Amino acid sequence: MPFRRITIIGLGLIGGSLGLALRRSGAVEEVVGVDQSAAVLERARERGLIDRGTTDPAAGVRDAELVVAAVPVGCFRGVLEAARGGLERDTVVTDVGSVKGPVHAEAEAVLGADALFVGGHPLAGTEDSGVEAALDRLFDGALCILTPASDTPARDRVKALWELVGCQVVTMDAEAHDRILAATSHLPHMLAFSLIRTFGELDDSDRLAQFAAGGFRDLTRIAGSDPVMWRDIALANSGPLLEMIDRFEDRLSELRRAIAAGDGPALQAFFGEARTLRRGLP
Ligand code: TYR
Repeated sequence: MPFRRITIIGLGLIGGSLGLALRRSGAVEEVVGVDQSAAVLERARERGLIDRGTTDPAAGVRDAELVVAAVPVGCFRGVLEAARGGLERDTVVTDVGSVKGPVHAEAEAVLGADALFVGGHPLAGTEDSGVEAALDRLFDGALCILTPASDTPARDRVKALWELVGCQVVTMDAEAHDRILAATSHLPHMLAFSLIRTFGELDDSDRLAQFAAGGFRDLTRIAGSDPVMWRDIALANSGPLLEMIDRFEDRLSELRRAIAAGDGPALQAFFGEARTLRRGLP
């Protein structure tokens, strides 16, 4: 078997889906789940996401070949501290967080600079969260980013894990990752949250909700995402995210000026360039 024992800490949408896909692969002898909720562990067992579970992180990671922390970025450090007693020197540890720079710093602070930590980020998910939201084909064909870019045996093990569940793996430095994700994921989520709040503050938004059409629904789907997860991402990636928010404000101001000035050619040029960019997406 390619893997003997893999422990997943946190059985939400991502951890649960990973467990399901690993068990389905038949390439892992045992998938152990760790969660702070005994009820979640029970459901995870019922749904076949894990072979066995425990609420004790140190006990859960004992004898694991690979440990995957699938918790909100703000919980990562605490979870590592709780698991540390059960980790061996040769246990490979990885995560799934949307921000990588701070996670690397925390892994080094808790586990030491020579620990086998590899940052991971599968670009997969839905706006739903929790163990009930886990899907068995969530990672099929998805991209998974590993950090850092340097080649190590530990990174090869984590690469093998994600390839096993159908991901295409790419590697880059944490700093490059955090800037890219600020633009492609974190800013869009901030916009979705703000857009629906703008609508919600209208006096008659309840009555108007029935008229929320396709564009509004497309743009705000991700506003249904987990508030704790997004609080942690916004705080952990504040530098790159603030830069993207400033850039977006510039574009929105440009649009506002053209509308206020009744400048049709400027609006048409703005929208035309946007259409070219959108249609050019791979
Ligand atoms: N939740 C997002 C969606 O529904 C996907 C996502 C993927 C979000 C990775 C964050 C993340 O780090 O489209």
